[in-house]
Amino acid sequence: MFAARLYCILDLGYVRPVEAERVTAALLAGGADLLQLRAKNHELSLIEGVARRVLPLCRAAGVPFILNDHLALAAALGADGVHLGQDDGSLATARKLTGDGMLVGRSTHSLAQARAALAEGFDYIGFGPLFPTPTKAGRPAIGLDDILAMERDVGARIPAFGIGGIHPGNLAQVQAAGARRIVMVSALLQAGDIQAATREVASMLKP
Ligand code: 3NM
Repeated sequence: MFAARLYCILDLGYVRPVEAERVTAALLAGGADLLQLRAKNHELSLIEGVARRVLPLCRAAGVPFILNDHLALAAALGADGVHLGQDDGSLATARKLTGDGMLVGRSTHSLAQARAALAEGFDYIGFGPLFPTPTKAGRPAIGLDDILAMERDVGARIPAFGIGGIHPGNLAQVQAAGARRIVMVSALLQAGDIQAATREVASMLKP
């Protein structure tokens, strides 16, 4: 987890459930270090079905499987972690369901929120959106200016992933601003060759 540089998300807004295993396998083969299942506006039973199919692929690859939201399902599945937004409650509440063994991550949208997530005890954070993104439409971009301070104050202690609107064409700019770890969603899921695109991004991130 602490070496993770590239966090990939199987987002059912981009991937049909029937394609979940093929896409997950491509992300894993391309070098994803963490894999999250994200399914906004989907039935819990469908999410559970997809999770049960992709979890073994992650296990075989030695890559932690993180479920977005749905704490109880994450615990029931034996997921490696769960990811919570700002409005998804406190870490203490989450830990009652997850126990101490699961990773719990938090989305943060400002330096203050990033510092607060560290202080609360989250295992990792996302920090963004750095750029406007259709994947989280309506959330204003925070830009790149605070990355350096965030890395100094938070990223030095827990993994901190820049997120939001990052693609192969602006990744170098994000890295130059100080980010060491990133999440990339639509740019990989919409690539013609997902495995090759993931590999290219992974090679930019891993020294
Ligand atoms: N969370 P893409 S931005 C899921 O800032 C998500 O918390 C964000 O997708 C946040 O790589 C985001 O397609 C979308 O922009 C990331």
